Formats: sequence, C-alpha cells, structure tokens
Amino acid sequence: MTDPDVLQHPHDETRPAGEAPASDASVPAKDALVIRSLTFSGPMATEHGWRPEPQLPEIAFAGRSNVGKSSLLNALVKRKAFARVSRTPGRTREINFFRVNEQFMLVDLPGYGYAKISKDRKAAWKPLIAGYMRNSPYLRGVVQLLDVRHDPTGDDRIMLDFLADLGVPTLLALTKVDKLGRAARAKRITELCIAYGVDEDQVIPFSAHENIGRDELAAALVSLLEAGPWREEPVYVARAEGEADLSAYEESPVFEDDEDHDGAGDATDSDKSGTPA
Ligand SMILES: Nc1nc2c(ncn2[C@@H]2O[C@H](COP(=O)(O)OP(=O)(O)OP(=O)(O)O)[C@@H](O)[C@H]2O)c(=O)[nH]1
Ligand SMILES: [Mg+2]
Repeated sequence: MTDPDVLQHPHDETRPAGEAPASDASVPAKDALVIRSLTFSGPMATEHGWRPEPQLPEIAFAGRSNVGKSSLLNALVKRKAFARVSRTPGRTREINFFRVNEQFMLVDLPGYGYAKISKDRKAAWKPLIAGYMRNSPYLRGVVQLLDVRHDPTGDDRIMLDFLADLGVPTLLALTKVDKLGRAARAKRITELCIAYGVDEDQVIPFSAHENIGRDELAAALVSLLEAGPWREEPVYVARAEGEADLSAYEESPVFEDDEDHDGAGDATDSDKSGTPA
C-alpha cells in the first residue's frame, strides 16, 4: 500500500474507471491531513524579531485566551500534548511555528484578551500579530477561534476587522460546542453566522472534548493550502542576523485604538450567551 499523500483531498479516491465508489458505511473516511512529522521551528517574540525563514505555506490560528486553541491544535494534529492545555490563561506570548510534514507551517498566535495581565502586555499582541500577518509572504489562511457560547469581545472584533481588511482567507472555528445541547447548538451557530455575516460553510463547529469538527477542519486547511496565494507574495530578504527585511510591506498601524477594545465596559462585550450585536 502506498503511503497516503498528506495533502490528500478527502474526496479523492483512486479506483478503476467505471467502478462505483464504496459505500460510506463500509469504508472509513480518509483523513485529509495525516501528520507524518511535526517539528517546532521556534518562536517569534517581537514584531521585527526573529522568525523562521519563510519557505513553506503558513496557516495561523488566532483567538482569545482560554478559547480552546491548544486543545483544538492537539486534536488537529492528534497529539495529546503538542500544544499545552493550560490552567493559567495568557501564558503564551510568542508566535510559535511548527513545521508539518515538511509541507506547511502551523502558526500558533498568542491568545489575546486575558483580563488579569498588565495593560502593557495586553496591548503587545496587536503589533506582533498584525506585523506577522502583513509581512509573512506565505500566509495562506487564518483560523479564527471563537467560543460558541460567547459574543465576540472587543478584541475579537478588532481581530475580525483586521482579517477582513487584510483580505486573508479566514475560517471561523466555534469552540466548545459540547457545552450546548444539540438544539441550542444549531440555533446558536445560525445566530453567529448571521451576526458575523458569514456562510455556514465558513464556520466549523468544534469540540476537542467530544472530537467534533476535527476532520472538517483538517479538510478545510488542506483546501486553503491547495488554493495557493491570495495576494501578491512579498519578496522575503533574510538579513545576516536572521531578521526579516520586509520594510517595503509595512503599512500604517492597523490597531490604532486599543483603549476601547479591551472588552471591559462595552455593553456588546458581555461574555453571557445571547445574540451578538
Ligand atoms: N467543554 C470543553 N472545554 C474545552 C474544550 N476545549 C478546551 N476546553 C477547556 O478550556 C480551557 C482552556 O483550554 P486551552 O485549550 O488551554 O485554551 P487556550 O485557548 O489554548 O488557552 P490559553 O493558551 O491558556 O490562553 C481548558 O480548561 C480546557 O479543558 C472543548 O472542546 N470543550
Ligand atoms: Mg493555549
């Protein structure tokens, strides 16, 4: 048997011409993303700091602290302790790069919006994440995580607006869907799609605890990688000391106003479930 191609499309099948496909019940669905190797390539700590030299397509994962990002990444790569599931939110402050199958990079962005960290540290994610996204020549897509039960916070809105302005292909992963019963879940997902103005096929209901959505997410990532570049790819020039020179691509700051966007005191930022504004 041949080794499955890592970026195998879930619907690709090899069978003799004219032969009917096997019935769904008898053949387990193929995994669209078989992880054969996973290597940590290092952290990017500041906007203009070190990052691994861009060579492979990148998919980045963003979300509020405690949204379930580490759990989602562990489920995605089917490794129990790949990304640490933390009891102390807000710990990861760097962008972490992981090489997958020598084919693409999985980019774990720092969780934002944790209330109990200092204001300085709170604001630090904005230039780091914005700089990374603007200046990464091979960024192919972003998976934005949102807790299915909560309305978007001010930081979530900043992030979503930034992604929309940049124009990067974005998937929404709605996490912790196991916390809602089936009927409430379906209703809530429809509500959120209307609130965000997205089609249901851009949204992936996810639960790391009940293993919901992993295969759909894997297939969606493969599609993003196969779709190729969505913007003209900047030319990356590595400096002698390993620092990127992408000054030609630096635009005006995107996150200008963080005073009003930390989620506090904004009536639309309630963490209680309800229809998002
Ligand atoms: N019910 C439920 N809880 C979850 C799920 N995913 C994560 N959690 C819980 O949510 C908490 C945060 O999970 P993490 O995966 O560490 O979230 P994170 O976004 O990586 O958090 P930080 O990195 O600490 O900001 C943990 O207590 C998890 O057990 C899920 O699918 N369902
Ligand atoms: Mg985490």
